[in-house]
Amino acid sequence: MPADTSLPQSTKHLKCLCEQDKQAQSIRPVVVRARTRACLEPWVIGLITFISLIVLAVCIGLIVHYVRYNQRTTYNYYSTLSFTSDKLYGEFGKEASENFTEMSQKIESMVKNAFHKSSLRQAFVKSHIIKFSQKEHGVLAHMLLTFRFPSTEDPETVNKIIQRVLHEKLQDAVGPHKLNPEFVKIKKINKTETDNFLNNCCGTRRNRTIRQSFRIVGGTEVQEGEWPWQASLQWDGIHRCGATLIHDTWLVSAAHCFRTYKDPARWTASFGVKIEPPKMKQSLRRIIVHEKYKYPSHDYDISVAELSSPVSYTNAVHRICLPDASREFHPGDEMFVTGFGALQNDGSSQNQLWQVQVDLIDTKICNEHKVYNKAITPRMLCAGSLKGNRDACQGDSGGPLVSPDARDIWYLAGIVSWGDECGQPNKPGVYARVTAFRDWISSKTGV
Ligand code: 4AZ
Repeated sequence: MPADTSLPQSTKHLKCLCEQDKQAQSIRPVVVRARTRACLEPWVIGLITFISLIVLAVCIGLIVHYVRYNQRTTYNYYSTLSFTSDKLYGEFGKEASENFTEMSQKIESMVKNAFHKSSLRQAFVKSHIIKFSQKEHGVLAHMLLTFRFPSTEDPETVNKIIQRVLHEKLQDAVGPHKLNPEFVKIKKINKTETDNFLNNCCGTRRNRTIRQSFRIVGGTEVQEGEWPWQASLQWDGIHRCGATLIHDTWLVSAAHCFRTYKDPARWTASFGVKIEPPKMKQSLRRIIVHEKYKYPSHDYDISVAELSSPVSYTNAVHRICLPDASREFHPGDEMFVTGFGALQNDGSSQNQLWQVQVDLIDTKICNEHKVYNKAITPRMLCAGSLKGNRDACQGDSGGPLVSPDARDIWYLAGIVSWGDECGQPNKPGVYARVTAFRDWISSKTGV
């Protein structure tokens, strides 16, 4: 072909490309269309469509199955198990005693193993012993069972499967206590009934989002139901002290809260995470201060107060467990202290409940010269941090220092009593030691 001399060299190249493009544009679709027509026979198109439809159907099926399987509903059951034990009922029948905890733990782990070895492995959530009762030939363990099943499951069928698993698997359950799998009873209960059973047990918590906080100053606010035993004690409607619900008519607090304000008629106790508006409010009928409390000493800083009428337990308001007198808490144990008190030394009380995690401190260390120089008696314990910061403060007095057991049931370990200011290094919070007063509390309240 003769070269086009009318254009510069670079433009000629461009023109050439453009012409090629035009040609390609006009030719390529024809070629492709021709090729497609030549390669895809109608039966191939049919086969491809068929396979695509099958793949689509399988995908939809898998998605539906996944969604159904993951849309699980919680099912709650009340169950009783009959068993015989070498131990006397009196040894473990008392709620929150160390033997009660030990026996409950054994049965709960037996039940957990039974379900883990069964077809209900995926569905089983937990078992929770709520009480023991005595019958002619042995003991009954009363237990709540929680499962999560796909929402399509028929509750009646589920009921039968659970009962069969308990019957079969407990037959070969190991342990010193002879469970009688023939006497397993089970009944489906709803969410309200489950909540009522749990709210009647001591030391249970519903809302348990513990976020790390290092002190009440700048720390975390408490959600409703996290610490349902906390009370605010108010004199003529003004918050003065904290207190802890241990029974539907009894509170435990500090003796020094009632040093100048003694008339029960002018005191009220409110419950819930806000002082105003409260979840519940009750006046006091009676205040009992420890006979050996003598101001200005901080020793024997404990009191109990009777409410003028019982509180009704709800998710937001219920009682804590009291530890046996023999229960030992160990240095380093993680505890929580809660209160409406000041966020810093000499600050003002809060309308909102706050929480702070503190560590139990060895009494020997707490009695060292640079700490509290022998001021800690056997009726006191120290908790906080020797580095400072994590502490209770003014207005938290009388409130709870709490600790969980292995079943996540919470116990009152201490009562906010005193300290040198708040959050200072080597000046941890000092608390009345509840185990030292366990017998005194039951002599005054029957709890
Ligand atoms: C008080 O005056 C008080 N840092 C309570 C606790 C602490 C200090 C003072 C502990 O009520």
